Amino acid sequence: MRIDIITVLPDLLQSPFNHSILKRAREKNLLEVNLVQLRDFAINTRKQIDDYQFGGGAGMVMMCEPIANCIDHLKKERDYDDIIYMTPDGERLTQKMSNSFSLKKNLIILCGHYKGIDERLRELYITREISIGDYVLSGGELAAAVLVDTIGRLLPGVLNDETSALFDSFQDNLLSPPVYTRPENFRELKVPEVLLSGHERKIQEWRHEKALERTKARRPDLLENED
Ligand code: 6GU
Repeated sequence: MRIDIITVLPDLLQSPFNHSILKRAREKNLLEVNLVQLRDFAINTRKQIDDYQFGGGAGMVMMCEPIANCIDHLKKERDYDDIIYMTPDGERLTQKMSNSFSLKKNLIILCGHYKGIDERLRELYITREISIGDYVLSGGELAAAVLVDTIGRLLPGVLNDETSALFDSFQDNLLSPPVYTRPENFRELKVPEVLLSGHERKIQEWRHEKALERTKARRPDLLENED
């Protein structure tokens, strides 16, 4: 998969994809992340990408031409499955959405700033609008990093048995059960007996029961809207 991220702050996105699982995905050529500096597509020498909003009011709006020129330029090279705009008024990101994005080939992710982008860009170019939750970030970059991380780790061949996504929280609408490692006894707290028993079926049953218990206590909403 190839992901082009359009941003005015490419430096902010240097590190997130250079560690751990995402780093491995890129090294194996399963994921290519291309950072595109929006200012390179500005239409004046001041490299301006935002302007005052019509109708007045505080806050700048990201202008049509730089973003349109940037996306047109990218589209000349390849076809995109989706052009995603990261925005707090978008659809809330879920594991299910990431699962479906992980099957795509080419994505553009546009990071918003200030008051957001001119509405006409949304009409003309944007196919998906995504928020990562009900809180406000200074810009779309950290949200884009979150989206790319959730997608990248799902690409076939990225995870191995050790790190398998099959048992992740949310993958089956359940939170993960508690986990333990050595020592068996830490400050008088003992590892549950069943995990030391070697009894595979009982262990699976225990894990499922604990996952259900935890989900009921912390996120009952996950059990209500099964889809
Ligand atoms: Cl995608 N952008 C911004 N600026 N804030 C957010 C967000 C996105 N998702 C949640 N908060």
